[in-house]
Amino acid sequence: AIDSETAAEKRDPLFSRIPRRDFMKAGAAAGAMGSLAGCTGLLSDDDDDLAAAGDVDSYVPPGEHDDYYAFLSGGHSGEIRVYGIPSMRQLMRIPVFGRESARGYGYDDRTSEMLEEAGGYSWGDTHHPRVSQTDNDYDGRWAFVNDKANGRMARIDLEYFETDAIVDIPNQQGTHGACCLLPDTKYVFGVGEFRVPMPNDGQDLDDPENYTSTIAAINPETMNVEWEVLVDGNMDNGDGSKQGRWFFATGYNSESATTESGMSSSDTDWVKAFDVPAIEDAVEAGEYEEINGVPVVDGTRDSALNSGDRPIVRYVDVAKSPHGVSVTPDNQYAIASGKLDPTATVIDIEQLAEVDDPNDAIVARPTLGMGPLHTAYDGRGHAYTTLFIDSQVVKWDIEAAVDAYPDDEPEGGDQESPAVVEKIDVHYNPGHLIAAESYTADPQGDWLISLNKLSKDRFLPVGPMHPENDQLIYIGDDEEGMKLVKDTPSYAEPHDASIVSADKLDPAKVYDPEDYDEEYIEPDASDIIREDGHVHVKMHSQRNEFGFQEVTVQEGDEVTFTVTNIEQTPDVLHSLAIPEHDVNIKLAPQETREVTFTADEPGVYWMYCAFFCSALHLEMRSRLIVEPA
Ligand code: CUK
Ligand code: CUA
Repeated sequence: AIDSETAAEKRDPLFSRIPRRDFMKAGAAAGAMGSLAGCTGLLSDDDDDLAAAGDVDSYVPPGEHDDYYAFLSGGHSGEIRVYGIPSMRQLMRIPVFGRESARGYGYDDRTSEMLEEAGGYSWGDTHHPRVSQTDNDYDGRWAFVNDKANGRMARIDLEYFETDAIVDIPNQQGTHGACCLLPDTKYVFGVGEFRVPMPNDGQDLDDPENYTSTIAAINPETMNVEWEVLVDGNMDNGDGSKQGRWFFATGYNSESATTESGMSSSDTDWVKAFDVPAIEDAVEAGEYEEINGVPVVDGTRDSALNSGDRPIVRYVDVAKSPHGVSVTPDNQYAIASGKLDPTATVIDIEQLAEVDDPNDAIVARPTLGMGPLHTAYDGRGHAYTTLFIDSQVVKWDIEAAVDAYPDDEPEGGDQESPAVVEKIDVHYNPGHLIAAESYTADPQGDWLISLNKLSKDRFLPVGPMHPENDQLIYIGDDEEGMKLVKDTPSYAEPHDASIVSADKLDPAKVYDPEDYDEEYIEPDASDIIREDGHVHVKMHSQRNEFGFQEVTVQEGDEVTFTVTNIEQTPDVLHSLAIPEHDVNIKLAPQETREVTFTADEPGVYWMYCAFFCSALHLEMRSRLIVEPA
């Protein structure tokens, strides 16, 4: 997947000064030029210098573009961040569950109504950004992300890089896992983590054995929750198989406990494998209970639907408290692992459909190290698993682990599996890791990011709340091994990411007015419509003016501004900001937004544009005059 002539030649004007063989020697099959790119002037032709500095090329010179987009979750910041890979430059932030003033998100009428209808909360907790696929490859349409705090799923339109839909999932309190059922994103699954009474209406409070959690199958087009399945125990992360049949979820509380010691008392928990077509058949046949408007199918172990020939949920025993689960690119295995046991469990997906006892589908259980959490793939048969406690990434050979099983079954779990290829230290305590296009059928196999929870001493101190550390690791050279290339401080708290080749996205450079409901206001359509205490101001904006130099309203009027930025030139943004009225809408070229507020304080207010749009930006302002009633 790597173009060996690549990047460095195209990018770096100094490349031609350095003999090609030196790059190869430096282990830089990726067109590698290395760490050094920042100090190329110091390079001599000496082989040793190069080898010593020898790294891989992650340098993207000014004015050049990255090879990949990475979509990182922002945890309880409630947003998504977009990085360029391999530069690790933060390109954009996409607010999802909370208001954000730079983009006017949650300030205009449409986005504020969307947030209100999705529950009216001011924040969310994003963990798993997953990008839609068609035929097992990224199609550039949407990203989806969960809200662990309030049981929601959001959709981000990748034409505009903005959140365009949020569904408040009934019967789910904390939606943790999120993923797409492939090959064509038939559903987006939300995985319910917090077990609660069903329905959670105050009738039945202190009976934890009866609490349940569900997975929710969401239609990506309509964002409608089509059905849910309730299960024994809780759930955590999830991943869908590449060929439509299975959806896998881990869970760390098969004990149905409500305390930490209770939740970790048993030596095993489950990976639940949901047989999606069998569930669809059950829904079709009416074998569900409708709860809060959603068909809920009973997938508990002893349910009728799990007692027949084709159980709808298969409970696979895995070592206690599994956390991550991910399906290999070839759709052969689902690999799960957890914080409290040094092994990963490899489940053979084909066998799962054939065996009577789902545990017979376990085909490997390699001992990897302390605290294995999440696994990513390079498309060359390797798995990369974060070791939370060891602060390492371990690279291992999946087939070697299968071949060694069950002879490598650890006695007490202390012998490292022969499948382990290599370990690299990361700094410090990694949660997820993600490799380029690892969630597709064809990973790129060059870059991997370790999302580390702690940075400790890696950056200048900035007070007691430290940044986290997202580390870029080159995995493209199996002979030279993994190389740690870059530290990137990040704001709390990325949990997971998706890395997408740049050529698979085609973001808009200006808005297409057809894509939105708001009325496009041409300069000659500017108007002020007054009726019954409501004033509707329709105006355009452009360098360096709004459609009206002044707008006069009465104290107590409800005022709506509909404003169009009529600029055609990319990147010329305006906004409408009104002091002391909490009004702030962003207007990219050809964008129209509406905002409604009450003018309740008599006085003069300078409406201004907050984007520095031209030499006369500061002059781009008009008066809002509020006359006393
Ligand atoms: S994640 Cu949500 S607790 Cu490991 Cu997939 Cu961080
Ligand atoms: Cu328009 Cu500043």
